[in-house]
Amino acid sequence: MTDIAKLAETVDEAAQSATAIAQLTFADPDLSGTAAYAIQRASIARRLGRGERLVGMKMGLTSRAKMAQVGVDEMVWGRLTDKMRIEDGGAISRAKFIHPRAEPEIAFLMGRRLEGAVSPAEAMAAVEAVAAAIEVIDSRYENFKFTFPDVVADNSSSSAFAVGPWASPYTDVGNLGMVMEIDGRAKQIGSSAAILGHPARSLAAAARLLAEEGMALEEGWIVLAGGATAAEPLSPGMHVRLVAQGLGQVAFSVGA
Ligand code: 0L1
Ligand code: MG
Repeated sequence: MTDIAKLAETVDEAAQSATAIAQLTFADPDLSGTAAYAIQRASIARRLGRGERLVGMKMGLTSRAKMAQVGVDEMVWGRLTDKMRIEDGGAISRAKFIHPRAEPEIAFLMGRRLEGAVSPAEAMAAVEAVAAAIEVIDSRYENFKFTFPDVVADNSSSSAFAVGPWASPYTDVGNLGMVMEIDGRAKQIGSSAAILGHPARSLAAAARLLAEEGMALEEGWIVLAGGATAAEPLSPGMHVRLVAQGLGQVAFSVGA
């Protein structure tokens, strides 16, 4: 039988110590998606027990580019805590991560609770603001390699995120040009349409997937819609900036 608490401790300690671990499915090839989400829940509960606060959730693998980069073709989701937030214009320390990568995203700020099966339009009606965002993903697995249950158990690789200035919820985020630069050079160029055809679809999917776990998107939460392009590896000294058409920019630096 899967020892949820033990595996949650394993992924949590890997994240805390920035030390890569073997994929959980090497030891347990039959690890189910349900057990993987239970491990995720228990590992984040450990963080909450240390004083972190749940501030939202991230959708992952919502674009073809992302699915192709990691070889998993099913949407995933993970939890965001306050400690994971990078101030816009702030810095992260490379030493606190294993093999971090950055990816361009659209963020939603929930103006009210949203639960269960909703249409993209109904989902957008619950949004208070939208913004450009960058997620830092850092798989806790060796070589950034995993299967669906592995990545789910590992909080869907989420490790940090930066959100730009909030804009009106009426901003049409359906097809915005997105340019992610590293040290002033465009490294990833895409469109928000790469996120399930429209990021609002990712938000509706988020409400549906959370309902399967008996949860809802809560008022005040931040929801990341998923990477619009493949992710870029990060090294000390880099400056990362995302410019999203109509939403402005968000940036951070990578320290030692
Ligand atoms: O879009 C995403 O945030 C994907 C997260 C899980 C897969 C990965 O580590 O890239
Ligand atoms: Mg992401």
